[in-house]
Amino acid sequence: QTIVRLADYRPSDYLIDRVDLDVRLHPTETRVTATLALRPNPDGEPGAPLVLDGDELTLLAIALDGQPTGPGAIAVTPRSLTLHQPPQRPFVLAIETQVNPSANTKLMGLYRSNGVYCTQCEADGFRRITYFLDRPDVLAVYTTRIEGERADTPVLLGNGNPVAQGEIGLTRHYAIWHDPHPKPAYLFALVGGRLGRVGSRFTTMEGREVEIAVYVEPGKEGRAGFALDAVARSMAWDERTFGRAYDLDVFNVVAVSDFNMGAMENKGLNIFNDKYVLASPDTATDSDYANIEAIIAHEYFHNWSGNRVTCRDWFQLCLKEGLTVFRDQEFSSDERSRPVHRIADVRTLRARQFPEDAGPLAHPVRPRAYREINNFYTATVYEKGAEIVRMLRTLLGPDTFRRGMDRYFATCDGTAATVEDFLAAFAHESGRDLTAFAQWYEQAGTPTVAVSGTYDPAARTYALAFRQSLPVVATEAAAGAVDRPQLIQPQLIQPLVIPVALGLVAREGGPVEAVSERVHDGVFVLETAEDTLVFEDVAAPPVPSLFRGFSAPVKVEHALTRDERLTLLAHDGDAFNRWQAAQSLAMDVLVGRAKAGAPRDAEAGPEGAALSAALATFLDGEALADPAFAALVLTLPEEQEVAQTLQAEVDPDAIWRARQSLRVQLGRDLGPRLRALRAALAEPAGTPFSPDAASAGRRALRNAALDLVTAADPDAGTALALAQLDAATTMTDRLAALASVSLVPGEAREGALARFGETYRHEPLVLDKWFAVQAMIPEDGTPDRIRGLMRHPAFSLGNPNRVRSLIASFSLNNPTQFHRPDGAGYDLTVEVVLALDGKNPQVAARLLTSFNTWRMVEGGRRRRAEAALRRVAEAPGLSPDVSDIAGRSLA
Ligand code: HT7
Ligand code: ZN
Repeated sequence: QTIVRLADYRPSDYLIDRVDLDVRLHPTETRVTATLALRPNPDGEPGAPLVLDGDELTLLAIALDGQPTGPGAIAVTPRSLTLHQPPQRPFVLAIETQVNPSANTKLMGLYRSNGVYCTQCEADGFRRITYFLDRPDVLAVYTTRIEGERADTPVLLGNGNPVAQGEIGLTRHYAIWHDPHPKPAYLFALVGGRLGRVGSRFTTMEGREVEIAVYVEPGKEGRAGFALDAVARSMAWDERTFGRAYDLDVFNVVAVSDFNMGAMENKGLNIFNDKYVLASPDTATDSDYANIEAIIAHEYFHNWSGNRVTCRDWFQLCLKEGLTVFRDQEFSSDERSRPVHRIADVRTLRARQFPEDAGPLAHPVRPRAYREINNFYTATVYEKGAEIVRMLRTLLGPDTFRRGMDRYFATCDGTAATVEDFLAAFAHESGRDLTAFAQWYEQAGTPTVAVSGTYDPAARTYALAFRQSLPVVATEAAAGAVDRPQLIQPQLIQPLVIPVALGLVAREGGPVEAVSERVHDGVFVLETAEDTLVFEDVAAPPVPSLFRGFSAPVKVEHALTRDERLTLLAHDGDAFNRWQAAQSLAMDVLVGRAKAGAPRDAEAGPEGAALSAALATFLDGEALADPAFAALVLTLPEEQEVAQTLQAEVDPDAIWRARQSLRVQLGRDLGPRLRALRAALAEPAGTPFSPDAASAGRRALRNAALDLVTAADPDAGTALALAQLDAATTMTDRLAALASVSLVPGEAREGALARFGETYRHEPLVLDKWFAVQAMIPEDGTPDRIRGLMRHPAFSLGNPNRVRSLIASFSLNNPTQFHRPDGAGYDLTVEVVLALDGKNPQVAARLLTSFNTWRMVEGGRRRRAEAALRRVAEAPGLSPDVSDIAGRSLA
């Protein structure tokens, strides 16, 4: 398997200006004629052969400038088509290929989902439709003619604007779409099928009338309205916030049920996993609504950050993904609550990206080498990539940042750009040298910033000493040598430019107005390995509030006392750090109990009691004022986060027991308050459903309270949950009740699960939630339960959503069972990975990343995990996707 390296990038030897595609849809024998207007690239090698990419293609015919190619002029394999001596002037190549969409279980290229023809071309799926220069720096103007049976495919959609349609004989018809904006092949899409439509119009700030539409399975139109509205809100937000207007006459979103990821930003024709489109109060939770809004926005925002300005090569993936995640996070923060959203984003980063950065799959935000690009759509590229953009805004300030964005879009529009192009726009607007900042793209690993504060009463100064470091595990991956990991010598690690948003809080509450000329707009910039920041004129020892709003993606080592944390929880002006203070207090308890191997029903310890007392005060004071924030403050760090804190020789059972004992303690100590809160937050009968942030926040706090009440008093909690399950009018409340009941073994649980499964037997997206709840039960019987559910009529290995809900929920979100000492959790996961690999390598590889933390667990488990990974690595006929993950995990 070959390694692709950033250092080897060369421009294409040929360019394609125009592509005319004629696609005749057929379930098993779809014919594609591609007419390509090519020319030699002035930046390429003169006279080089033209090598087009292909994948599982059958070539039917080829002509050069209208003539069949002569004998020996071309060489064809299923993976490439080579024209040995292309004309050194513009020329036209017409290629006819045949593909079988019904046999396409990889869900890359042209495939069928529930009978609907659809495509997925990123990163390298277009080569599964026709032979092509399938690389992001070859931009062409596409015209697509799609032909199909009217009965099977009444709806025919392509990129760009519709230009013609018509009948062919009695049963067939066609549509022609033209996209005037040059684009790389990965943004190509078409759809053909029986689909229902909901639509509306949007007038852009430039006065363009845009028809926007969402297509779904017939009968589900009633669940598409929220997504449609989110499209219009996204368009308006991008105009307001970044001055970006939409640039075609139509914008279509199509929901399909078989999809490898969340959604795809194809030009003018976004294709979505239906999980991120379909929403009704009875089938979707509040987090589904929030995800739909965020992903609709994300894909729409790609129209500028990704489509108008695309990536030169796949090493630059963060250029579109990190930037677009940043943009969708900002959108959600503006549409909902900014602090609540920031906390949610940081929780995701810590739960997914930090472990990735600390494990064997760690890589820089801009990797330097890959074997399989599909394995690099990672939390590091997306989420850490977004944090880099956020730091840039913090460093430059919002106005300069906006000017930099404007310049980036203006100078790079219509081009395939690099991270350097992006940074150059900001360097130009700010007049700053961003070379040191660029290290964020190059070095893997989560930096640690150790901080200590010293108060000098005589001088009335307060000094904060900072020291930054990168962990050694990460420096291996930072070498970027995926074939042979090498240690980067610690002295080669460059200090990062780290914005530290900070403030000082008085012990009795209220801000301390201390001065330091090195703090601007509340931000101190740490640029060297060590530095000390001194505040003058400080009357009394303050409590520092550091990394406000999580101003940099780092781990902070800062030995605050319990009282100092309590001060921050009660008085910090920064909501994020108030939440962080509660998390740190809880984390201290959890780590202490996990290390001590605390039994499940640990007697209430004093540190736990202090947390309870602080939470009681907090709840009394403000739970009803901001229920969404209160729900987050009440939620304990996840087991995986505790494991990250412990770092080595982790015993997942000890962590679970520690967390359980604290849940019980909080539930007991706060019980009367939590019940009162539940009552106060209950919606009066007949209240119409709203998915807005305020209503969702009230539901979140009621359900966080239910969770703790049930932990402390399983019988009473189960009774409450069963009542909620019956009376609930929203899926949020129903699912939260089911999740609470699922943690209490017994007949009540089994009955509730059976009733829920029966009620929603025809709703696959709801059954996914039901699968996931059962997959996350932290009990010995869960692997067998999962094997049983794999035989459920609604389960199919062919559908990625089913695999994610039943199997990935187990492997990623059920640490005690995945890491069972007897290895049964690893065995189950490996069994599914191997069974899936022949069908859908992308999804199989992603599932295998659940082994990312295997080196952290204690010896017995570690040996079993390693053996399981070796079984995968040594299995015959592995896909490149799975073999890459297995190989790197073991390296
Ligand atoms: N740009 C897309 C990433 C993607 C993808 C989507 C669906 C199926 C396979 C895929 N491979 C890569 C989605 C996004 O980040 O917006
Ligand atoms: Zn994206």
